[in-house]
Amino acid sequence: MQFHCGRFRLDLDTPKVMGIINVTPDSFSDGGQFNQIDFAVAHALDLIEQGAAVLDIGGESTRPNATPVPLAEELQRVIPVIEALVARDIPVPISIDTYKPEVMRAAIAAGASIVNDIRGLQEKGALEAVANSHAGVCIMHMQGMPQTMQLEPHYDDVVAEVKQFLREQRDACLTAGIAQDRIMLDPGFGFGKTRAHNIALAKALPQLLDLHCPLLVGLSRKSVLGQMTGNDVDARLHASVAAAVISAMQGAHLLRVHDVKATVEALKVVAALQ
Ligand code: 9MG
Repeated sequence: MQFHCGRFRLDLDTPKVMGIINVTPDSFSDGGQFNQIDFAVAHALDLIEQGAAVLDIGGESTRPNATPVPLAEELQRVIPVIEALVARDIPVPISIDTYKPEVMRAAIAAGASIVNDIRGLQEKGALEAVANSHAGVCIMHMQGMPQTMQLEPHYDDVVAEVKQFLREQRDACLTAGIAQDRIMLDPGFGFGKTRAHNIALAKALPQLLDLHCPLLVGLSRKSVLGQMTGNDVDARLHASVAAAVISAMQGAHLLRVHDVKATVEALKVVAALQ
């Protein structure tokens, strides 16, 4: 399956890795702004070396209970990083992790090729921001918002409801003129979902392939893996690689991960044995 985004074409016939770059004060060094940009750029170049096929850059934490970041602050965090990477003519597409249309537009103008939206383009103006560009998009499902989403997630049928949301947002993209080969879908593991919901969705990944778009899966270091292993977030490497391998074997095309090298190697084995 091919995915078109900006000047890039991703061949997703074998599963690929999206490396995570969080440009938030707690992610890098002492939190100083210049330091933060330099660290993010160095981290990005390192992830490309390790085999990342896409870089996902975000300036607002999406963890449960995370505090929202003002627009100006988010722009100040991510745009200089995108500009610095574009200036280096990196060989992989840059994805902007945001739900704010203003950030989408500025990031695309700076050279980002994919919009990764945890709100699935529901914010006013978000659909147009992507439609008026050549960027690809990842539509993710979330119930609620990060501040409250894990309080009491409820579904009558989690797989049917997530699939219906993804179908509706895919169709809204098509109607707005975003071609099918620019759309990626993501069930949004951990976003307003209990352990049982996450497991049901993981088992149902093949059903989401009916929507005829590449599937992105993000389970890396997530708390559901902590619930399964009893490990803290900094000791979830093995569980994360296992989750990526199983997701790929279930049909996922792009794995959003922190641990790029380990996941790339594991996915090479998946590709060779399938
Ligand atoms: C930003 N972000 C955090 N987790 C994510 C996930 O699982 N999928 C996508 N698309 N983005 C995510």
